[in-house]
Amino acid sequence: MKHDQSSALFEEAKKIIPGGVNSPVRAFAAVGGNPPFIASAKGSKIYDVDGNAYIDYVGSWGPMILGHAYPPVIEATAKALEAGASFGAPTPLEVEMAKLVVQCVPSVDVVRMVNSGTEATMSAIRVARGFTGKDKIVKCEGCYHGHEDSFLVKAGSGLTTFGVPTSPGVPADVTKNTLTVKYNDLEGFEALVKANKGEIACFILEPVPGNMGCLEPKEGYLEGVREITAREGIVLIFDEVMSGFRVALGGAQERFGVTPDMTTMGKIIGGGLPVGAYGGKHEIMEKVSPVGPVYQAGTLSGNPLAMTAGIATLKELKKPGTYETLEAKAAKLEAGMRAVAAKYEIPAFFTRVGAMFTTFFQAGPVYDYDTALKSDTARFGKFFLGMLERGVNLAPSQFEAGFMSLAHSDEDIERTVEAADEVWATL
Ligand code: KE4
Repeated sequence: MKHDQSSALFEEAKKIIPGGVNSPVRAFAAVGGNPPFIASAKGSKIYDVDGNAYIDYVGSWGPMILGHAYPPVIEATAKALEAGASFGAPTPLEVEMAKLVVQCVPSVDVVRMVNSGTEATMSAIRVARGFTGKDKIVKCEGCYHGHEDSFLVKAGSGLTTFGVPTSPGVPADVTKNTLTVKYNDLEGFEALVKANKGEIACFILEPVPGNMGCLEPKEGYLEGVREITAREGIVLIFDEVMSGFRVALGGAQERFGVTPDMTTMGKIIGGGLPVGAYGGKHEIMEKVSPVGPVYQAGTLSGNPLAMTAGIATLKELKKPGTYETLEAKAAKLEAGMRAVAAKYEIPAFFTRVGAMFTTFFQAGPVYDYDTALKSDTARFGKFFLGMLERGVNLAPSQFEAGFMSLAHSDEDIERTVEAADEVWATL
């Protein structure tokens, strides 16, 4: 594949944008090589500026679950743009979006739109602190909740990819209130709660983590977390920015039948436009300004374009059979990849929850941050670059998830497996 134009653009970009990218994981620093600069996308494919086509399993890190440039989303959003991009005033679209979220997400009685997943999670913990009057929060090692100061402690995604899980620039005064536990470790959580009795405002976790690679909750883990937090008056926040509308229409809380007190959302509900949302029970969300005293605001929150793209996306996802179709496509890919791995002596451990998945380059099992970190990241880098050269675009880090869309065809999946067979032979 030729990459002349991407390479030239990357050199130019690196002079005026940190690392040449507007979000670190895009820089390929963890896997080597230069990132293709993308010109367009359609369905399951993305196309770079050198004319190369890739079967895409990043999907803009989750939002493009219908596939790229899905016609009903494009048509609706283009029409909305003609009516004006933003008014800074309430619109019927926000009411329609709120109704859809309340209808789909079990824990949400009331929802506030914001502009990113980070805004959603930072707002949610502020509300939890305001509701409980307590300062401490608990997060899981390896989970990523966006880049707000409180979360940059043993965080996953790009922080782990670049080996800086606890970021400089964050005052100790802030992170002293952030306690960490291992994902899938109920005993550890119980012990932490006991050691901080009455001082914890909330426990925020990805119910299905996607930021240390995709992990599956152990049997009874989410139920146990729910039981402990309910008993202790700790606000349970499911960060479903990634898993929401992905692993089920109602997210992990629907798939696993565990209802948190609050939920944070993003990605899919914007249909590819900037969006985030947080919501929960009436009594908690009544704390949010202007009804209550906890302040949170945003110039473009609920803007007509993101609402239109998000509403069009959710309407498609509500159609019968959607998640069965996603499940079947992702299961076909998993079966193909497992068959390839079985042909070679290379240790690989596969995880999948619905239409999000990861191939860990290690024997496994992988069930938390410590076990995920045992992966052979150098081998992952070789695998990643080999797949890219064969026209398959995966997330450029061992500590990220892959995403299946409704646009991926059987041929796309078969081609992906063929490419994996060729690459695995070189590892
Ligand atoms: P944003 O602020 O990036 O919209 O959302 C932050 C966030 C919050 N919670 C979860 C569970 C998330 O996965 C994310 C963002 N996910 C990453 C992918 N690992 C976004 C990609 C990136 O950082 O460029």
